[in-house]
Amino acid sequence: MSNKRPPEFHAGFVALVGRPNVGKSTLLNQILGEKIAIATPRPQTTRNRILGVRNLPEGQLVLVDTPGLHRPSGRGRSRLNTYMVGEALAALQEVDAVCVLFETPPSVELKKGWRLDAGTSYVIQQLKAVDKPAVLAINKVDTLHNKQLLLPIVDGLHKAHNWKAVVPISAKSGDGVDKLTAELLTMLPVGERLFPEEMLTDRAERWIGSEFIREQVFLLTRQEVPYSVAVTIDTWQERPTDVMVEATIHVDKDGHKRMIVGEGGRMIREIGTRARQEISNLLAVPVHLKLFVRVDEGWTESVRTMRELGYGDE
Ligand SMILES: Nc1nc2c(ncn2[C@@H]2O[C@H](COP(=O)(O)OP(=O)(O)O)[C@@H](O)[C@H]2O)c(=O)[nH]1
Ligand SMILES: [Mg+2]
Repeated sequence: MSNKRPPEFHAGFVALVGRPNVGKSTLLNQILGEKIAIATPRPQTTRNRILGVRNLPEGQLVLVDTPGLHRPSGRGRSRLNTYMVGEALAALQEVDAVCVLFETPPSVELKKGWRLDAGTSYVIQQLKAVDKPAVLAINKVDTLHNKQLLLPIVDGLHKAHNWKAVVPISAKSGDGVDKLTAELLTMLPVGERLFPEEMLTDRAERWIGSEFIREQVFLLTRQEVPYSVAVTIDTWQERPTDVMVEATIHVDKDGHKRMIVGEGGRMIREIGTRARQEISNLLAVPVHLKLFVRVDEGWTESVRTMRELGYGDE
């Protein structure tokens, strides 16, 4: 008689949390091997929770990408901002385990000595409050030539919380990501798949499409413009050889509309061209995209309008 049993299958939810801009959405896309979440160099790009499902022989990892976790205060304390932090905190409550991301500081900072920053302390404090198993991913290690400089950070972060593991990664290149997913899987309960194997995300293609448009606004426009933008899909028509999409970019000020449209419509054309390419990559068919811009005065403060634009209770 053999006492050899197949390895146990793990399945469950893992929240990706951390300060804004540490690379949560980039990590989600890297683990899935497909772009479903938008990621830009600007903080506060992600506004809603989004699920991504990764199937492995040893289990099913259901990742929950979240908006950045920070104490909403000062200028950033709009109703939209408070909603975003609420999304991240709610995700912490609902998952089986947590993956906290921390961003490698620039080496000039590290040479001066390293101290736990207030933003990361805040994230760890929220984590302790929910008492869930957690792994720490130190992201963007590709930006550091001298990896020795990481040692005091690894040490300091180990002292700050009882992590199941601390894993240096590059969400961008994929370095260390397999080790991270293996660690995450071991924290999940033993059990059956939670979602069908062919399911990649809980979000509809048209929602991801609207995000791809918003991403281009984040990448192409300046200052506060992207923070006042929401995108709705008006038409999503699948035809025999292509998909016809009409979408509206909502802004909360007239001046922002002028910036989105740009001189002679140059900006809106550029947003359209790039977003169309991204949506077309996602769907693997040609896409026609028509964009409109509309002013919804003060929508980031209006509960009703926020809900209409997709930022409200489900
Ligand atoms: N060099 C480098 N940049 C990264 C890495 N991961 C993410 N980034 C960049 O950091 C920025 C923020 O990433 P994003 O995923 O939007 O962060 P989020 O706000 O935590 O979701 C983007 O410009 C990413 O390209 C990484 O491993 N290395
Ligand atoms: Mg994000």
